[in-house]
Amino acid sequence: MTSTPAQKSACILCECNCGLEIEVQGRRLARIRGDKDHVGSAGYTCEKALRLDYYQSYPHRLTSPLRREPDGSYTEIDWDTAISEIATRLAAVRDTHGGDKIFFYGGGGQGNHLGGSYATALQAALGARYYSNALAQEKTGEMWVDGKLYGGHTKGDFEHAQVAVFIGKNPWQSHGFPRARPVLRQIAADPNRTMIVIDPRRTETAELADIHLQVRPGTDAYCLAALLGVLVEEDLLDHDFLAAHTSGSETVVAALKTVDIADFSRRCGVDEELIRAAARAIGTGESVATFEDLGIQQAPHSTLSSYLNKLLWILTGNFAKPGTMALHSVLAAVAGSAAPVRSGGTRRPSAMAKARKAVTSAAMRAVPLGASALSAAVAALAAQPVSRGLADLGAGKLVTALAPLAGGMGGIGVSQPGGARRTPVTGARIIAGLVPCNSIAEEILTDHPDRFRAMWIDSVNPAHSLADSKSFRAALDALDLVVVVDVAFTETAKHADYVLPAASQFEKCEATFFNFEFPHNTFHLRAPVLEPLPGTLTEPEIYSRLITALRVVPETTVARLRTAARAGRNAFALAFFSAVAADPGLMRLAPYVLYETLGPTLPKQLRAAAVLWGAAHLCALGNPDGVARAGFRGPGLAAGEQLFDAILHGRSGVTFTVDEWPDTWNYVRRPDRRMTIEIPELLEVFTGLAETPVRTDGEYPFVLAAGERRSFTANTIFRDAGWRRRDGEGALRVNPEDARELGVTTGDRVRVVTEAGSALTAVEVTDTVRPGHITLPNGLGTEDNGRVAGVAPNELTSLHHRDPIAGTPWHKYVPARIEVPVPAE
Ligand SMILES: Nc1nc2c(c(=O)[nH]1)N[C@H]1C(S)=C(S)[C@@H](COP(=O)(O)OP(=O)(O)OC[C@H]3O[C@@H](n4cnc5c(=O)[nH]c(N)nc54)[C@H](O)[C@@H]3O)O[C@H]1N2
Ligand SMILES: Nc1nc2c(c(=O)[nH]1)N[C@H]1C(S)=C(S)[C@@H](COP(=O)(O)OP(=O)(O)OC[C@H]3O[C@@H](n4cnc5c(=O)[nH]c(N)nc54)[C@H](O)[C@@H]3O)O[C@H]1N2
Ligand code: SF4
Ligand SMILES: [Mo]
Repeated sequence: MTSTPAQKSACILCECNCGLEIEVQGRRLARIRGDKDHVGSAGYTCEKALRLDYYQSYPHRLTSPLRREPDGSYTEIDWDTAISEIATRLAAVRDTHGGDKIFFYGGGGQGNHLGGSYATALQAALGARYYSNALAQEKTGEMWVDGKLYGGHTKGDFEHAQVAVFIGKNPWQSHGFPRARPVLRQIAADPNRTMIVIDPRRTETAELADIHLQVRPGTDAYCLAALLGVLVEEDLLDHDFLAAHTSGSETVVAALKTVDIADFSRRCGVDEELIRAAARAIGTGESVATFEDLGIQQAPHSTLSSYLNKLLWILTGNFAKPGTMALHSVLAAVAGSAAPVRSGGTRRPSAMAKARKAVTSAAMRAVPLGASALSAAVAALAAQPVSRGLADLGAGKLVTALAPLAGGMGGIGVSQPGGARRTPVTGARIIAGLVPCNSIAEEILTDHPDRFRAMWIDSVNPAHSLADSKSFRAALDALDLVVVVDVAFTETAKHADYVLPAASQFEKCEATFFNFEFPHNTFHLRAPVLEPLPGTLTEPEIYSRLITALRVVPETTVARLRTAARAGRNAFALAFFSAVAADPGLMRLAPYVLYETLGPTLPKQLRAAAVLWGAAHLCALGNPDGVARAGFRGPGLAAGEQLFDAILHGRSGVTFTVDEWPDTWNYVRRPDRRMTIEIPELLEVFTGLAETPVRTDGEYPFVLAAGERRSFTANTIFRDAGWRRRDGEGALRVNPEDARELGVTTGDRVRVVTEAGSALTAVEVTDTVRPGHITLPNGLGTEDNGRVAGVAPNELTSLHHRDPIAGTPWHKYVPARIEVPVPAE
């Protein structure tokens, strides 16, 4: 069979989304290589991307909507039936219990966020208010800290950092920044650069490190506090930076002075001299960048540890210079909200500057968008003669008007300080708009009148990925209605009333909002490389059909806007904003409206990019300097139109903002641009550290890290077990000393027992783990055609092991025991 010429796409397996060139044979992704033209990855891929056909050509893809019958069996139904029945049942839940009882989970994984942005319109159509995704079991603690400190998301410049610090992060396997492996190798090879790794396991990254602080699992807060204690004791702080750019440093430094460095070193099991050496490297390095990830975010003290990590680079002034940390632009805030960027002082027409200033200050105060503000914006727009075109439209008002368009789903956002929302039943803190994952089952398995009654689940597999799968399954079964949108019949789909088959990520136009780079930030809209598998639909089409069936947008409005769109973008912009002014409720339905009206004027395969029209304008209006430096300029809406066109046509991605290092201060979301480094709630926890005994548990002598990233793990994106070249069952890693004591060797089978459950697994004896520490990979234990390979980690985790502030689970700290020999079973 002949291949098609290579088509550009991207990898869907981790947040890097490396650019790919794919040759298709029939419906197979026959040949895959890195795209050298790609704005982010420049040709790089890891080995996993080359095996993506195991995802695309999975033989058990869903090809028809399924409805569960009273006897538990599933019937194939046609799309019209599925849409009308689901719309009726969702509306019934809304009308009986209220739209806020319909809970949304997911909206995109590592490769597909575009569909999720349309899910927000379905939420609006139903009056749903509660939502979450996997970020609320990893990043919400960090987001909460970020919100308190400076109101943005930070990223390190590891390519140039003289000192690179990885805390509970194994980028060799998990990546997380562009071209991770070559960058790690370069740092390791350069005698003038230092890599510090804090990890209980001697990971592939730790093998390359100059300093490996091999902490006892779950004790990072002590290790980080000791590092900070040394910085203070040896006066390695950047006092000028603290005086010029922060508030509250006296209190923080006073607290750090109390650290008993020797005691804390003992508690975390690391030699004090090694901690001092690491602290000196950080304190004296020309440039330092740090990366924290699941090793601390899913372990005891996680939110405190995030804070202590950030203090490492703030107290040493490692910000806003090459090789250090930066806040960055966003094309669309994918959780929480985006704000206009403060001007770096570039001249621009004064009316526009004034409008921007008003909007910026409103955003700083988090003033909600009122109907009257919108009417005023549109009145101003309407006063512009159409002939003068988009270039003249009032910019500041539009930023406000377009803001809700950018509130998509599935990525990293900012937690707003103050006014924290809580969940309706248990009162758990909602951070960046996300309900803590560990609270979801508790919000359902109760008689409380405000419990969730229905759940919409898209592009995720929570019955596998959330803590304590048993309780989550029970929660799904307790709901009145569960709808799952997926490409495969997953562990979660088995508990759904309806399962809707989605086109794969290579069969539709897609993108992610994992756009976290600085000083050049990039976005990549992928075109499909294949037609949708017969029987499937894209998510934007599914959402659109459902919202049409719910009849929330008058047909006349849609018809008018379609006519305007055919007449051109100028006419469309005016008509769109007039429609929104007349009916402000339309704003939250904007993704749907854009898909139905602007969408048909776009190239057919890119119709789902319609929502990006709003995001491009918001980005251009909110951050005109950065966007202009990227080459998109012009007054009013002109820059946004150019950016949107560049996104539509840039098959290898687009650089949407170009900044200079000092510009990163413009992203600090504080009126005085100072970092607020005193966080009383965390300083209180910090002060209690010395009194908190290090955990030990007689019945469960091991600490199990349930869910480690390895060469052949990729969450649950692949269901075809054949994709794994090695470690097909994902062995339990055990230290040789422990293995000897247990009398087991590599390949033997043992039973891991935790409070929540138990599982059989093969053993791999390795001195890369500490005695007493055992690890299992993430993403295994899914069913492939009736066969399950490996252990599903969340059969072993419990709901209540979680961070008291963010509610994030301690997947890396599961008390466990090992039983051998295995009784005959
Ligand atoms: N190959 C591969 N790459 C992936 C993924 C995948 O499934 N497979 N998933 C992607 C996703 S969704 C994410 S969120 C990222 C996650 O990326 P990482 O956070 O790097 O992944 P993990 O391996 O889960 O955990 C990181 C490290 O934490 C260490 N650790 C365990 N306990 C502790 C502790 O108590 N303290 C410290 N300091 N460290 C500890 C582990 O030994 C491990 O090396 O990876 C992404 N990349
Ligand atoms: N114990 C433990 N639990 C963990 C972790 C851990 O380390 N340990 N890690 C956590 C982390 S960091 C994360 S990010 C989560 C990940 O877990 P989830 O958030 O549940 O996400 P994935 O496993 O990536 O699931 C992706 C789903 O999307 C489906 N899919 C693929 N393509 C498409 C598409 O185009 N459309 C639709 N509609 N569906 C599609 C796949 O079939 C799959 O069911 O797991 C978390 N759970
Ligand atoms: S898994 Fe991540 S690093 Fe590897 S090719 Fe895919 S996107 Fe790139
Ligand atoms: Mo993740």
